[in-house]
Amino acid sequence: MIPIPAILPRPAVLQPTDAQFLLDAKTAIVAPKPLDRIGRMLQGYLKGTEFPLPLQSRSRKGAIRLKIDKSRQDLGDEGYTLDVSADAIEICAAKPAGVFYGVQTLRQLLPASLYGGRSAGPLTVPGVHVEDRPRFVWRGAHLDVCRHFMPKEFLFRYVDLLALHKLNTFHLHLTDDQGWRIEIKRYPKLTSVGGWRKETMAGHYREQKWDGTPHGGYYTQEDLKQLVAYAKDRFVNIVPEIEMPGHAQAAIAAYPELGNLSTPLEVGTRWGVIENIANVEDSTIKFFQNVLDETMKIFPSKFIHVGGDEAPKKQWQESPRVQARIKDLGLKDEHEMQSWFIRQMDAHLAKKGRRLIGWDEILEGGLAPGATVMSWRGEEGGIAAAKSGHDVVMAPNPFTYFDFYQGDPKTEPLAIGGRLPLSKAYSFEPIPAVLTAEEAKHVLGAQGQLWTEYIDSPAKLEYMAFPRLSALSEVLWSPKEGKSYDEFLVRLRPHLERLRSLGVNFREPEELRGR
Ligand code: TNX
Repeated sequence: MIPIPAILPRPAVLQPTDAQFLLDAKTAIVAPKPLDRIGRMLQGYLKGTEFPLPLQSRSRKGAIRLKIDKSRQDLGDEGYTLDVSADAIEICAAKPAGVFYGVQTLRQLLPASLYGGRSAGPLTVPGVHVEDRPRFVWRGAHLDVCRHFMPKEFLFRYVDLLALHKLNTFHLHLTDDQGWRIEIKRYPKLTSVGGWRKETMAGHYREQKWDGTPHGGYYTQEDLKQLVAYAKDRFVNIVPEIEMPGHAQAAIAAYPELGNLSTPLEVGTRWGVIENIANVEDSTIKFFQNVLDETMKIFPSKFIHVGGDEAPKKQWQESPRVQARIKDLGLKDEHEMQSWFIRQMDAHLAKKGRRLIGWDEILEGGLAPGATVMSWRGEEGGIAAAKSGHDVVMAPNPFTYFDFYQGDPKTEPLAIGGRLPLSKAYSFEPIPAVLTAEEAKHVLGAQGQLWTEYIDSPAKLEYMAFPRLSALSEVLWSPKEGKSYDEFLVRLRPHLERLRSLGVNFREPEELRGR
């Protein structure tokens, strides 16, 4: 029996052969000009071999060859073939993204220690024929950098971790009640005031205790541009999120004219759903549109996220100005008011050739014409949106909220609540069963959420993310047919060695302990 290499996410077709390729001092990487960057990235991945692995643009024997083959449109934008034989390794795709994913698969045929940059002597690469393409186009990971600020260097590392799992979408939640994390040149107080809070909740929310320690930080536009470029090289699109009209207390603290109250607010220090939401003045609409304009200059992403979740309507009900606005605009209630607010953003983004995406509350009071819905309160929002012809990204909390406990709360580090073990993350099916095949085409994919109320460091974030994100990557990439948790676990064990070699603080799943 030829052993089956542990590729994760599982490829659509994987046929081991009895050939072997010897990677040694005579091996070269051959890549035509347009694949130069990917070739150099592969050199970087292989630097632990201590072989020179020169990058050449012309084909030769004994080489790792990267190729674009325009006749293979059947592979789609991200698919590839990988063939390892005795005299060559060939990765072929219709588009560069496919070549990049072929390279990620090739890395997984090599010793795990190479991820950490170490491996001595010649390497034998097992013979395979792989033919592979993803099931979904939106394979995402969300990260909240507001509740706890994460150092910029960590975001780069995280992009690498996403890319090795063939995830292609990084949703950066940049603004919230407890912190504003993106520099906006027109409104400097968003970060100088909104970027800092005086303290943070200590322990769980139910204890109602605070730590007395200031917390904050933000990314400059230059930081974010560097991150976008780094991610682009790794075929990861960064979707920025600017929250409105709720989860905006940090912005209101910086610019009180955005709020509904006459008393000033400070940057939030309490988790949960907060009543302090933005008002609906023309100047406020303009303010957020201006913020979006600067955001779009940094992020080329087609999709721009405007939040829209958890905006309690109490202050709008009590505000004579908001009530007058509802009447003037001929709206029925506060939900239609929010829908009007979001529509102003939808029209603004559409004018600039972008598409609005928001949490499923944007359905309430009527969905903006161009909107895509991110369905987090279960599947319902996604179903409603898909049925009305809108695109959907699934993010249902029971399956994709990686801030939930992954084991017994008595022995796990503090988390928000819930229970989402690895097996459940793996069992997730992104397409709701009630959708017809036609409606299901609106499901672009799904993503894992990392809200950071109780995640205060990169190490804890890695603990919460992995290996649940590894499981989700397979849900999103691999064909539905052939899905098996037991078989996944067999591949997960060697995969965790790769993460270990990278120094990732993953959680050891119960199923693999002592195995
Ligand atoms: C709900 S999910 C929120 C976040 C919290 C999260 C905690 C969503 C759109 N809003 O503000 O951080 O629950 O799990």
